[in-house]
Amino acid sequence: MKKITSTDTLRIQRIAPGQYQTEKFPVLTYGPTPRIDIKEWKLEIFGEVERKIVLDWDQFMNLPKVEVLADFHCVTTWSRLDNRWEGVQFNELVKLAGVKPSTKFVMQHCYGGYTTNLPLDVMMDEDVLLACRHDGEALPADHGGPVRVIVPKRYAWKSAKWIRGIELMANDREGFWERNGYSNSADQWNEERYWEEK
Ligand SMILES: Nc1nc2c(c(=O)[nH]1)N[C@H]1C(S)=C(S)[C@@H](COP(=O)(O)O)O[C@H]1N2
Ligand SMILES: [Mo]
Repeated sequence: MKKITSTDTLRIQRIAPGQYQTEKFPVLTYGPTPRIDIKEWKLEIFGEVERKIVLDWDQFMNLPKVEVLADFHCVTTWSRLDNRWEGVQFNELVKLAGVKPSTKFVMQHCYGGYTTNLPLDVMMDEDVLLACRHDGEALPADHGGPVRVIVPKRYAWKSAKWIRGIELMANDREGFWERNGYSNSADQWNEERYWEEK
């Protein structure tokens, strides 16, 4: 399996400003944890694509996997270092659908209704993946299993749990927390936490 190290983990100061390191892995969810039966699970890639695709669990699991070593920074100030995520790279996944040149933004859609948005160039980074395993174990439901998105270079609310849809978009739209006071850009190195600090 291809191994990727997020370049953020190579920084001399790995804890982003205003964050503290925790060895624990807190659960942060708005609302209840959706329970998704693997037999019912589907992942849809749609919007500004050459062809909309829908993958079931077996099709997703048959895609080539990578392991990404990355740190995880929650806006509530905890950071968990050295996570080993296993899954499918975002940039490989969207190739299956064919990204139209008009695509500039991505909306992540979740089981349970949560959404979050980012520019396409941020999502195309080699350390962005749809993860089904964490530190050698199947991803637990409360951490977003069966599959979640991981975007190491942005605050963790940009890493959608229970991913169900990837929407490629020509124009930007705000996701759940972005509409409710969080920064649109969410760069932890620049402390882009909330609207007023943009
Ligand atoms: N679907 C969904 N994804 C989500 C959230 C959520 O409430 N629902 N919370 C976000 C926030 S604020 C954080 S910090 C991380 C937390 O991931 P964890 O619970 O695995 O630590 O998930 C993000 N992804
Ligand atoms: Mo968070």
